[in-house]
Amino acid sequence: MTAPGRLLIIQIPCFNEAGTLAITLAALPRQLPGFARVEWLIIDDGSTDRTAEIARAAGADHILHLGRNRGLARAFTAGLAAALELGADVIVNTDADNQYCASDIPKLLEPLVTGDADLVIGARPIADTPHFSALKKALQRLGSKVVRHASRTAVVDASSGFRAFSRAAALRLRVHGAYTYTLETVIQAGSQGLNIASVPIRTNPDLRPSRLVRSIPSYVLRSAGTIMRSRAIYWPARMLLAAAAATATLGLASLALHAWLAPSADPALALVGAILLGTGPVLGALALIADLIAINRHLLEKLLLAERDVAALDARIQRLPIETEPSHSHASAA
Ligand SMILES: Nc1nc2c(ncn2[C@@H]2O[C@H](COP(=O)(O)OP(=O)(O)O)[C@@H](O)[C@H]2O)c(=O)[nH]1
Ligand SMILES: [Mg+2]
Repeated sequence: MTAPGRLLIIQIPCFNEAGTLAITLAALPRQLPGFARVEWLIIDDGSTDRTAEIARAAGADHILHLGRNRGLARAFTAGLAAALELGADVIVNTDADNQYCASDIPKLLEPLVTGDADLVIGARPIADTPHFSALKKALQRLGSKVVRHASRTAVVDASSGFRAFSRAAALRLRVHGAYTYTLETVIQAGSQGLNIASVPIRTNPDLRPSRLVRSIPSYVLRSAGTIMRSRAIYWPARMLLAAAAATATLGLASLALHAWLAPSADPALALVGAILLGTGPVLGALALIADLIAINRHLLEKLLLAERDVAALDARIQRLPIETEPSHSHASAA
């Protein structure tokens, strides 16, 4: 059960969102059962329009100015760090274009409040989203399937940005990629054994085209790169062992084919087979080294977690100005 006095922070990473931010903020809740306070944190990622001004006018409690545009993934992690520093017990992330239905935030919080999850991800009704093309729908489904496999979790909608994090989960997550945080955090959470829950949520009609998905080929390439990199970061030995097994098997198959075709077989086949067979053990040895490095990483992460728990923040965020609005009446808002 949620103890009284708990703080929920709703964070929104923004880059030039003057067109839609007021609509998004108008829909956000000011009170939620189980939380003494609900505050809004805007991460202004170097916007050149009136994003910060609109956020202030619409009642944002905190605005984190990143100065220059650092990209969504960095803005997201800076937001989590700032929310932790502000004392958040739970952090909800949503998008500035009002894509997600804010009245579904209680649904998102349910598995956290009951203690069934550390991270909850809102699953969009992708099949019923009119502005998604058939290709985009198919790719979203395929992408989530690949991420389920890569993260060993049952996440339903891996690229959804409508999420709720327990403080414990927020303290543990780190993002290395600059493009998007959605896929990497799922793979990382899976590797750390965090419980991920998926809940169905609703979306609103499109207010503007996606800025993250500018073209399908570049989105697919970037997402595939993110998944492979995250897999290499969080499960390095498995990836190398799979490559070792594949090359050794191919090598053996080439040698067997060469022996079967002899004496008319091309000698190059034997050479390729021998090279592949020899590469297998090398990759196996690399897997062992990667595993040792991963063990060190886990130890470092434990140290970092302990340090974060005490100091709450890394130095860079402390240097960034967090503009805190003078207290205003939450009771008067919706
Ligand atoms: N901080 C930051 N946020 C961004 C950037 N690009 C997009 N976003 C935010 O990421 C969220 C999702 O972006 P959007 O264009 O709606 O992509 P979609 O999720 O594909 O619909 C919104 O809140 C945007 O403001 C960026 O460069 N920096
Ligand atoms: Mg959007």
